[in-house]
Amino acid sequence: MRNWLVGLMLLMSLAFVYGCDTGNQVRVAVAGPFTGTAAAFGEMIKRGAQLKEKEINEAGGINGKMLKLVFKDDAGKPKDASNVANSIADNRRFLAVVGHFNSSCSLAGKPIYKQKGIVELSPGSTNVKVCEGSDWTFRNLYRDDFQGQFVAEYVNKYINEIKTVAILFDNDDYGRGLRDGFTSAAGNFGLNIVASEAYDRNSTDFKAQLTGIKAKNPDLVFISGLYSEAGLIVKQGREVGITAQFFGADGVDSPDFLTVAGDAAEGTYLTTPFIFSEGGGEALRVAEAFKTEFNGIEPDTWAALSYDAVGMIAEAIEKTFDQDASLADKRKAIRDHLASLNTPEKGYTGITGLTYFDKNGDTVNKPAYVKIVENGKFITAPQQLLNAGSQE
Ligand code: ABU
Repeated sequence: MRNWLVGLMLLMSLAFVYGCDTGNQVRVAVAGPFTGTAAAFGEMIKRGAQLKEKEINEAGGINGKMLKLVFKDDAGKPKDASNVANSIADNRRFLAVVGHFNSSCSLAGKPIYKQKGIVELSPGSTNVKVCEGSDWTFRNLYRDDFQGQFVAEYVNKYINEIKTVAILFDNDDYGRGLRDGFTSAAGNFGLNIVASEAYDRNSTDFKAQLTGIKAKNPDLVFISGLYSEAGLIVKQGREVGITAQFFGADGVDSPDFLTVAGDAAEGTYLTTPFIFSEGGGEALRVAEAFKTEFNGIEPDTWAALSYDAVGMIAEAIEKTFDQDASLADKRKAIRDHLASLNTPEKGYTGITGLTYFDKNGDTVNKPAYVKIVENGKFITAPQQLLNAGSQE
């Protein structure tokens, strides 16, 4: 009995020392806003990741080991994200991180993941600075300098008679950064910015900003923020008598925007990194598999990007895994593999297209798409701008 106990303790010690690879599992953390006002994003990220995990494991796992995703809630708040980043990085069972979603959270995690040597691959953060200054942070979608310019170019080209624009922005890294991207491009596309108003995350009353904007009588209101506040903004905007065109960006791309805004959502445009109907056969297969797995719920953009991010990390583990390497070396090999995806030929082909990285870890040349709300649903806008100035 005593020998048995000693043996068990020895095995447990070995498991602690070698962490993730002693059992028949490899562990990857998925960090995002699973609670809070951006939880609809987190829910889709979780589901997309779970579907990829299931498919990988049903196909035999990663080099015969089962992939185990562990979901860590940052609540969309930078302070929580720092705590989550420390707890993931200090846990010897984790090989890599898919996340975070909010730019402010990816930025908060960045120095921790860099110092402790574990990859962070974001399926949602678009602020320009997210990947700057760290070899350990990557993302699989465009940046907001590209997205801001794209919005200005699209408005100029495809929406009639828009000359004046008011901006309403979330006063965080995403809202301010995208405001800057749009503002610096607007003049080049004949758009005159007549107002720029901030709001704080979790605000529910935007009447003061909207009344100020109404007085400027803009042709278009650009919302640089997330769906929960954006839904209230378009609703209250119509209530105060704003008749201008509303245009949002990828932060508005959640079915929950439609629920919050109700009828006022009708006709709103938004930009997005991915649309399933544009993704081809494999994307459509995944959309069907998602609906089967999750009781008929349709996947959104974030489910798709998280599905691909898990696939990229799984491939990196598969190609680099060395049972005998130290944890630090295993984590670094994953980083090195992602960094090596630096040309179209070496890139990862997922359902959201081809992902390859520049020297910062930013994705090169992934497009943006435009949706519009019609009859209470998002549809692909009839005009797309797929050859917009590419992000290099
Ligand atoms: N890019 C969508 C909103 C998330 C963020 O970048 O903060």
